Amino acid sequence: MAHIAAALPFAFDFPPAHTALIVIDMQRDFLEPGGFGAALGNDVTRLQAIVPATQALLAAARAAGLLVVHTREDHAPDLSDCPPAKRNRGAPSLRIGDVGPMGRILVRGEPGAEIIPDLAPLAGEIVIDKPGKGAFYATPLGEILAARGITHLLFAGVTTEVCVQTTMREANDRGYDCLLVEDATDSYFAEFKTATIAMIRAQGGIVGWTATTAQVAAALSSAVA
Ligand code: TIU
Repeated sequence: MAHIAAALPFAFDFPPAHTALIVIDMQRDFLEPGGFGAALGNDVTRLQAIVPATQALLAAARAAGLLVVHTREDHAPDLSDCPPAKRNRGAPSLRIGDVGPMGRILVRGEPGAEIIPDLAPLAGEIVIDKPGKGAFYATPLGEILAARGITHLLFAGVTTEVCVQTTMREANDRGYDCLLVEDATDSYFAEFKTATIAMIRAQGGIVGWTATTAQVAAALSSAVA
């Protein structure tokens, strides 16, 4: 069992053999200029700051033999899995499926939909393509985790209050104990990251726990089977 005494709102215990690290949507479309995040009017450069911590978290998870899952928010080239309500919302400079500098916005197989090279999945790691904000909706993620006996989930990625929080809430309702790694997630809005971390661990951990990459790594390296 691995133990994080300083997790909030109270200590978090997790069995590494039954724990997965889920890295949400660390794609060029969200982190680089010219992609989906920028088309929505966001300053995407601030998300780059979590790349080193996310690399360290991945290294710790891989060294401990955790199941590693990467997700990508993207759509089929014919947009058959993109509800018109999602594509037509608001007034972005480019809509999902439009051609931008990294290919078609948020379309599977295009350069912008790829995970950034610094966090590229290793051979054998699971990559989930998801049409929604939550990674359980319209994907095989639930079946994959169940088949491997996963009971605990560690979360990283972007953006904290959109795809990360949605997925963490989906997971919480499905009975997983969930922990958000605070320094390996970020939002385009600093105040939304702060608020999301606070609301996750409020009310006795109503959605789950939070801790830092260093705390997770230390717990994994000193875990006893
Ligand atoms: N816009 C925004 O903050 N996020 C998303 O649209 N998707 C994810 O969070 N991945």
